Amino acid sequence: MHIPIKKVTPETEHAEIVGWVHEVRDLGGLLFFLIRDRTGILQVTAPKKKVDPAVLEILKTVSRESVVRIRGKVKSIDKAPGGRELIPNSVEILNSCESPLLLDVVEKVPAELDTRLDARFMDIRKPRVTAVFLIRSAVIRMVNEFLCARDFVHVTTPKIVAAATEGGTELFPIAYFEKEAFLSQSPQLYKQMMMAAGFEKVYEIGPIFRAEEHNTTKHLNEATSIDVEVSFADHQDVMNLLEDLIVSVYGCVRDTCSDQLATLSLDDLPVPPTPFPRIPYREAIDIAARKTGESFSFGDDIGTVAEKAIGEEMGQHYFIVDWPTAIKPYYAMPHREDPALCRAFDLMHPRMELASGAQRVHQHDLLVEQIRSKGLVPENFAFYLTPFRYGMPPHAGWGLGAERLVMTMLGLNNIREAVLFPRDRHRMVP
Ligand code: AMO
Repeated sequence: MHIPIKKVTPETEHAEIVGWVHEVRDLGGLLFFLIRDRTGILQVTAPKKKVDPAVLEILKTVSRESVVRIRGKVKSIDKAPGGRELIPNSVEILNSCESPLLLDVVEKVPAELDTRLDARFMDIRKPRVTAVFLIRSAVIRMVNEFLCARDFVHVTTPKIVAAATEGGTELFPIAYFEKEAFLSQSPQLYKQMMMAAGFEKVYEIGPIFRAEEHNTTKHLNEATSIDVEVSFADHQDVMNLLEDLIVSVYGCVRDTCSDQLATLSLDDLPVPPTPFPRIPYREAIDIAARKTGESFSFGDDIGTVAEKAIGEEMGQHYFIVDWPTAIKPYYAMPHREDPALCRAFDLMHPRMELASGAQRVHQHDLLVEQIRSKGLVPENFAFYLTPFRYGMPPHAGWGLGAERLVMTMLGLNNIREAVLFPRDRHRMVP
């Protein structure tokens, strides 16, 4: 049976490995190969005079990126990666790879992002790209573990929906038999209905679809949202939960993904300092005005430039709280003492927004009023509104973008680097 390349150590005697031919070098009397699997790289050295002629014959013909199974004797050697090499006594080509390659997997020849995404399967073979997705996998696993340990119920909600959750625009219409339907922008309405169902704490990690026209380095048309909703909780409670989750996930990645972090040249992953500062919206726009020289009025959105300026000043994860009710969705609870402000918040990384959330309106009539005030039609939300008449507990929650979390954690320049097969303004394939 084969073992992962990482498990082949200088102390191993014999090993069988499977993987891809990363590099081939013919040094006259010696054939050198680097064999790669998702755990690492192993040097295979074949002294032409010593190895079995049948094995040598196969090795001479094998092309880069072919899939091979190799058995042999392990030798400790300082110069090789991991301090060991494999002297082959049996080689099988499981499938050969055409040349020229679609991309240079050893990254000697740089490729544009578009070229890389066109041949994404091959791009992902690059150790640095593999590392990003192994960390992403660990992040999602840790989020699951963190929420399960706190008694959250995992739910899955429909992605084919009849109504917008976040307001009118940004929807992808689809043909649903004889009706028009939409791809879900957010599990918002369903996670709130699960509060009326009595589940108390729910979470979902799933796709959200946004028909955003703009093509930026931080927007996708299909993203992954980590959504939670908690009954008998207010905005402060769920901000604390979010802060704990971020810190816990960073700590776990730092402690359990050291190989992948090293591959990404991130020898240290500092855990964000706590508590995350909580600055009111008014203070945030003051900072933006001071730093950018532009003027901001109460009710203006905080766009990319302002976000960056505020992030520079804050220098760490922080929350923006006390948002104007007018620019947050209808489900955000207004402050009792000043209804022009609401109990919504955004979690910010210095580079961008990571999450938004709120304590929700749980009173039916107020919710209807707020839906109307946004120019939406309450009748279109009947399925959502009914539970509010039959024992809806007070509740709060948030949605955290998984790609933005990974992107900011690993310092990636483009959100597309954090998705296997990104969907953006121009890309539906692969
Ligand atoms: P919001 O629309 O702010 O809130 O989305 C929550 C988080 O999801 C991520 N996100 C995106 N990531 C990449 N590309 C996009 N187009 C995109 N859109 C959103 C961001 C964002 O902060 N229902 C509320 C959440 C709630 O209140 O519980 C909502 O969807 O990281």
